[in-house]
Amino acid sequence: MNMEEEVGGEGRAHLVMEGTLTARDRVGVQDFVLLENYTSEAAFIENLRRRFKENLIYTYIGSVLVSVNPYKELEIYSKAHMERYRGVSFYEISPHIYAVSDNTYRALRTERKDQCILISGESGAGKTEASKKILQYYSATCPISDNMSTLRDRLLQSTPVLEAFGNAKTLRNDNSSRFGKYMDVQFDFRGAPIGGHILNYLLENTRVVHQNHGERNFHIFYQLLEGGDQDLLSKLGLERNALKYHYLVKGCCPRVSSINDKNDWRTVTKALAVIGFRDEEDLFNIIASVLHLGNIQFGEGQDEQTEITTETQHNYLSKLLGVDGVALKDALTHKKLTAKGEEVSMISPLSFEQAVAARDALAKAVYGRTFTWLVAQINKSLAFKGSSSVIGLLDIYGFEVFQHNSFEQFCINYCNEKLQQLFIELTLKSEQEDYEAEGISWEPVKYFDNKIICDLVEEKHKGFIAILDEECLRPGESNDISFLEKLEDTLGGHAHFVTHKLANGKTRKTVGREEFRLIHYAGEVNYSVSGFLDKNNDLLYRNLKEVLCQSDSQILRECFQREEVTDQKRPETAATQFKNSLAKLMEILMCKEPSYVRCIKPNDAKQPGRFDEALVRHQVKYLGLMENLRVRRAGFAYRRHYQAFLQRYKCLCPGTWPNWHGKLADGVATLVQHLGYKPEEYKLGKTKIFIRFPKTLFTTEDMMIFGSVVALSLQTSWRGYR
Ligand code: AOV
Ligand code: MG
Repeated sequence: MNMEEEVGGEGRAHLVMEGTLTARDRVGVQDFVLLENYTSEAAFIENLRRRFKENLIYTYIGSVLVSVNPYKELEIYSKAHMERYRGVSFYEISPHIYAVSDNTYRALRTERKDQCILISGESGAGKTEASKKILQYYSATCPISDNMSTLRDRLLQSTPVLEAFGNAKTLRNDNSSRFGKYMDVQFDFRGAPIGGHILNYLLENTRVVHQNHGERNFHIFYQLLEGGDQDLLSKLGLERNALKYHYLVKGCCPRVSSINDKNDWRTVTKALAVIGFRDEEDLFNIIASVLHLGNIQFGEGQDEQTEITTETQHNYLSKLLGVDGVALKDALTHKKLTAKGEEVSMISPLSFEQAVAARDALAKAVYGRTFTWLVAQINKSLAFKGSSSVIGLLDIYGFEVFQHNSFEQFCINYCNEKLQQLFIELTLKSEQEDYEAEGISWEPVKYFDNKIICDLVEEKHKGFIAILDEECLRPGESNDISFLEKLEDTLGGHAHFVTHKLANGKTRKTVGREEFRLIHYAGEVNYSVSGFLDKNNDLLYRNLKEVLCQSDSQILRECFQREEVTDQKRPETAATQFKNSLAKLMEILMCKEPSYVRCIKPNDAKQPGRFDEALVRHQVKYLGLMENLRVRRAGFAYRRHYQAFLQRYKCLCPGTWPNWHGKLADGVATLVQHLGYKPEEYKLGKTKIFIRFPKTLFTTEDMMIFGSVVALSLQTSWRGYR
């Protein structure tokens, strides 16, 4: 093999295959491990910046991929590029999301262990784009199983559908994911994709009824109005003008220059067809019904009771929802009270404010549940039952801070804390624990463990969510302010929780009276407590549910089932549901072999070519990239159990060939001595050999090939050695 050495810091060698890298590819170092001054944050950022200026957006820290959002289309995602990365080891070619995809795939094939790729970074950093590129890579490069070409298309086409319904323009990102997504891609024994499954997490459904200034509702509404043909719009009673719909104009920006709603509508309807969707009419009725709901207005009628004043809207609404108009009208203006355990219920009229809240709650419930239903339909179309191995892709909403932060940001940022915790557990902590368990001498690397913040949020009885749930259990007696007071009583004094009250009785000016601040791993966020109780309760009056479970619409009947109305049990709160689903997600991820993509946002203006150093530095800090590098650098790039190592390389040493009968550790010692490993290159632990530099192992691999002892492909994954 024709190899070329690239010498990095402290004489470390980095191996690249001649011909695969150009001079431009080598701007800076392509693996931070090679940085001469590897403890310097400034050197780290300078390396990122230099590469970014050359459009080299990817750099490694060992096997972790750091990606900087270029905010422009780069010519690095073609079919030819994909081919270049197929079966090629990490260290032989320039860093790329395809290299991570390919290594993960080969690790799945060679190690037969389920894999996952965890993509993290703040809002707008490029997570969703990265996950799409991984999916595209698999669909272009993996073999196709018999009759499975449609599955490949369905996997790909699930993305535009879910993005239409679950993404929206925010101030941070024009195509911001407003739900968390974990997708399993299943492969058969030949490595062909044969199925998939998506888990969705907490859709930000308050967006349906309210958007902050400069933001939009979910894309699908604008797509329908712009792209739907005239017949369809007439049937739905809609006008081709987003300004006519209250739910679409709260953020005052129905149009976005980077988005073509008309084209996107075409893409989405085509994608629905590929997925094999048959309920389109029903689905479009529901989207339109939400728009009509937003235009329903209330006024004062006879007996000073609240009544609906927009008759036309109401007629469309009941028709599109497939429900009885009178029953719906009643349910939007009255609530049914049933005393616990009693059969008879009382009907009481709603005030104007209550009716508006009931209407909005209905819109959120209809949309939110339809979204979950949609995911279930996609899952049906991707379903494969049978044995398979799995690569999981996690693309969640990134950490976000706005001027005004509420329950939604709290959930999103909590989710990011959990993901960071997983990263710490699986890289920084486990790596160091491995050395300890193996008795390898080791200079521990300090890092910030954000477990303290996760505990603050989720601890039983005295954590944030427990307190919130407790307040939600006292309707009538509690409100957002009493909740804030409870938080102060219980969490006051915690290093990561702050309110306007200072310990000396004075007032902290940077936190409002109705706010609290959480000091997250990624920065400080002030949250307004207003709306926390309602959003956590997410209440929909029972009589509205009753109306919907009798709908003519198949989708709505599946979304609103009878048992829910008859069941007296209190449903889980939104935060608790979210907490439980995240705990399950962590379990799913923990039993897989993880790969990481750490996305960085270079500027807040969404501009190509701009590298805001302060912003990048902040992200490098909180993502723990310097600690990651230090652990990697101080540690060993490769480790393997003695038995596996011997099995693979015993043929290179007469003393261990054909079989070694002594202790495994002695066999490995004999082998590496024969191979001429220098003492600083390796260490022998209790059960594993640790090799410090990739070069050492590549040389050994070369010997295998040159000696033609085994037809071992150099294409074996680097990760496959671990
Ligand atoms: P996110 O998923 O990390 O944010 P996205 O993946 O949606 O961020 O990226 C935001 C935007 O940046 C995209 O719409 C593209 O315009 C651009 N972009 C990102 N990655 C690339 C790339 N590799 N090449 C070209 N453009 C890119 V959020 O969902 O808000 O947390 O919640
Ligand atoms: Mg996203």
